[in-house]
Amino acid sequence: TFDVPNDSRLRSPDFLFGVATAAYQVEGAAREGGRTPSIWDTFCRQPGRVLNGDTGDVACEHYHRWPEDLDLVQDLGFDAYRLSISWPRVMPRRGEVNPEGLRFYEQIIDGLVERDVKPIVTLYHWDLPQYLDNRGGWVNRETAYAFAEFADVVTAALGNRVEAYATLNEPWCSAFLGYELGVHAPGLKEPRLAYQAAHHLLLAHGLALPAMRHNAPQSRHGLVLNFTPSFPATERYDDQAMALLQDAINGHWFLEPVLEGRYPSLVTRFRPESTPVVYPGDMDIISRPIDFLGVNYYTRSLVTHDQDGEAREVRVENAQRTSMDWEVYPHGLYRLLTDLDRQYHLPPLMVTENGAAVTETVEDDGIHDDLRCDYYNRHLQAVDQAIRDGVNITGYFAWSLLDNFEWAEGYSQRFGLVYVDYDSQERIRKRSATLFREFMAERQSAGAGAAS
Ligand code: GBH
Repeated sequence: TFDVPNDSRLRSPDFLFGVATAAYQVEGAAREGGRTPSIWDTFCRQPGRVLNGDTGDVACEHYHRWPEDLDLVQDLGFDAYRLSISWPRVMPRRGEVNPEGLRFYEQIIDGLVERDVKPIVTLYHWDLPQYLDNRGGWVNRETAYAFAEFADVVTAALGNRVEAYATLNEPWCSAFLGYELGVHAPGLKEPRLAYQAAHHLLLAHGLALPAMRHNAPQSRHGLVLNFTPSFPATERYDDQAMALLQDAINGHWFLEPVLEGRYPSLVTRFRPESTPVVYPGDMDIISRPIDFLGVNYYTRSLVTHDQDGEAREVRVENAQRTSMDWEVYPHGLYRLLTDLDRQYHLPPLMVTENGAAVTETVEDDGIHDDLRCDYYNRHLQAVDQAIRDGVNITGYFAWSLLDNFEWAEGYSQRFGLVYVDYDSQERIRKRSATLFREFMAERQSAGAGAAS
């Protein structure tokens, strides 16, 4: 089990422990049930974009195997399951709702409720309908309005059965990986477009909230951001300033408008060329109140200030790394949570993703993923410490339930607690899954004891 103290908030029955997936990464059935292509279907077909030419066409066949997968979540003892909705499955053409697509998600929500697992729904986890990209995607302001319509349709169908709705997953990735670095769909390399896309993503979030609250007044509504906190490579002033600027671009650029209704001055001052077109009233829409903030954390980055005043990533020697080559740095999660708490008036936080890729093999006596077990153990301790130091954290989600389509890395990187054999679609629990199961069982009996 995990080494978290007996009196830890993590062991209390009202702390939400869950596991997460996302539609394009697990569903497959890309051409079934009336679904039309998303930008990821298109991107995967462009040579050289995704490792080994992998696509999400089949993925984990979750579209057909979801009952077995929900059984797994239940058997592992998780309180909650975080999934995302495929927009082109629900709205295959602009303004058109596909009842079969909605029915798929209604079944999953009912299936979770029957299994006593709380559903957490992310509306947008990167799979923009291709028909919207044909009109400029997130660079077109219209996409924000289309998203609000989609959010209305989904929340009207799923309603209060969903414990919490997140509008967007990691809009930084959608904007910067998609429009500046070109490593995610739609694969553009236009820094200025990235900032405009980011603004429209934030606008989409804010525009969607009123209908979501109307349709699901008892659910909690929020959004999920990714943070890769930057640490200065040396004590030098230049490096410290660069770390602050990097954090401002990666994290505060999204959080400050949502919580305080403005873009961080550090970025507008040092990167003035990046300022997007903002209409009067946009910031009021973007800063509508949210009930929770989802924080995704995997690793930190170490930065230095190079000759041209640009950030340069420094590689830490002898650090423990996952197979994504990301440094294992639990203290970064503690620092992130406590720093955010100091800097903002935060709504309750949930760690909506945390996890590690490990390239393990199936052995006779099971799948040993010691690095992943150790990773979770140490990151849970970091969350526990942040709670002790006063940060209001109400949930924690492991990424991911299953090995799945890891975006530009295709199927080469495995993040699952449960191994997927992509030939047979067999699900095999790794040791990390067993570890979580033990911990969940312990919590349940501790909770029962406390109640009696
Ligand atoms: C999440 O993205 C996604 O929500 C999820 O779908 C995905 O499967 C999961 O993580 C695992 O990748 O790139 O070396 O500079 C996380 C994306 C990861 C982007 C860390 C920034 C910084 C390290 N973030 N990354 S590096």
